[in-house]
Amino acid sequence: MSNRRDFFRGAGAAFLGAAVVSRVGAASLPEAVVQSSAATQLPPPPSNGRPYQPMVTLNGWSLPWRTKDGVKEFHLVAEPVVREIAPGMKANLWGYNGTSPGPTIEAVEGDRIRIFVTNQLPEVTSIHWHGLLVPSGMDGVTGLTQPPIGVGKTFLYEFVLQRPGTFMYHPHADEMVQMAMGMMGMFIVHPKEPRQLKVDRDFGFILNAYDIEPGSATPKVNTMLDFNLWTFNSRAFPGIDPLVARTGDRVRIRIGNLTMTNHPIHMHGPHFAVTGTDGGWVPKSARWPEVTTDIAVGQMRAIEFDALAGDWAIHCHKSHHTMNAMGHGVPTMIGVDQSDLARKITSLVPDYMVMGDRGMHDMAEMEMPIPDNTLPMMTGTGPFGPIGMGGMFSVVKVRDDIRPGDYKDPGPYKHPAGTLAGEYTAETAEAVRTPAPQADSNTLQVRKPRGHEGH
Ligand SMILES: [Cu+2]
Repeated sequence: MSNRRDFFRGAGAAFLGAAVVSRVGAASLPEAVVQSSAATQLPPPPSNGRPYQPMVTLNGWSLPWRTKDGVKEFHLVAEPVVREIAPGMKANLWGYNGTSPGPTIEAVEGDRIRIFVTNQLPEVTSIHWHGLLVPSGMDGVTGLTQPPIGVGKTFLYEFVLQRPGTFMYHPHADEMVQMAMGMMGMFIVHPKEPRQLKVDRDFGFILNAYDIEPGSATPKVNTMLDFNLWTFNSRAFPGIDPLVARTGDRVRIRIGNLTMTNHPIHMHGPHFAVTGTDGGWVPKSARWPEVTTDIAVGQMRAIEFDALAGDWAIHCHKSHHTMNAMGHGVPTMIGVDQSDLARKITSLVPDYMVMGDRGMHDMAEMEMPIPDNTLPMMTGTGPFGPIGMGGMFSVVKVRDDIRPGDYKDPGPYKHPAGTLAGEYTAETAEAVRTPAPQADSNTLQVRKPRGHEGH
């Protein structure tokens, strides 16, 4: 005990926070487990230590540890990775242990943990444990609390987990570049008493964003706000796995935001309560029902609800965040008669298509040619046709007959008789319309949408 205290108090600044592990000591490093798949890897129950119910990281995985002298030891390797954003597009990102985001670290309140961080990037890095209460020297701020982790070096972070909650980790060295490249992960501290805060299903993901030029694979790292790929755990719809539950399950979804803007996350169907914030767990008496919760930059939120059968969309409500890269920079064409322009262009480019003069839904139906390694702006197919979504969108799929521990996509929902919207055909009547306003000399004249002869 006194040794520990001396270590923290007595060591010099460079040593206090994060010590360089010598090459001699490298042989005793815990194994750095690596993943390359972007599929959701179900976390195994804890192999030792206090019991807890693991979290399912959406399109991600949890990092195994080893226990040495009662301390849980993890090994993160910061390195370039290739991440499939969705089928049809791969990105050159930076991450940890083969993936971006890096693996979720899960441990229990009161655990002492040791995290070895090896830097295989072409530049220096560090890790900040976002939201965790750690000794100042373990906080990972390059220059302020530690020197940078040099290329090829390994640093050691060690601390005791003070309180349960949803946290994150990310670099605090060349932050703008390293986070634009995908360096981040979740850090879950489970309560010491496993019955406390118990749910049937616990999901988590990080909101992140990239600016990748259509046809290229490496993010532009100097983009400030105008990102073109909005993702859950570096995946864009339809590459995001569904969140599967059984009717009546108590479901928790933990969401962290490491983009450069806020995201109002909206879930259809069952109302939820925000049960966890950056500051910890919200007492029951202080919760209120919601269908949308805004998650600001750097925040974490846990929401909980009782699952109702159905296919329920969950998405960011900024509608350009449910679009993929090709949607950005497309001019508004609603109400614009393009037929003359189309005729002229078609004489030069025979395959030219006129798009969007009646809205853009048609684009979701078209198999329009796009550059290699790019996602169509609105995509995904459901049982009733194109979904016309991209980016930050997934589906909470709740069924009566899902077994505990089963997270496989159950396919489309079978709607009970009398509960499905459809065309009304019993009688035909003149469609009810608001009369068009009468134009006078002060009214701006706008050409009305016309037929779609360009197709
Ligand atoms: Cu958003």
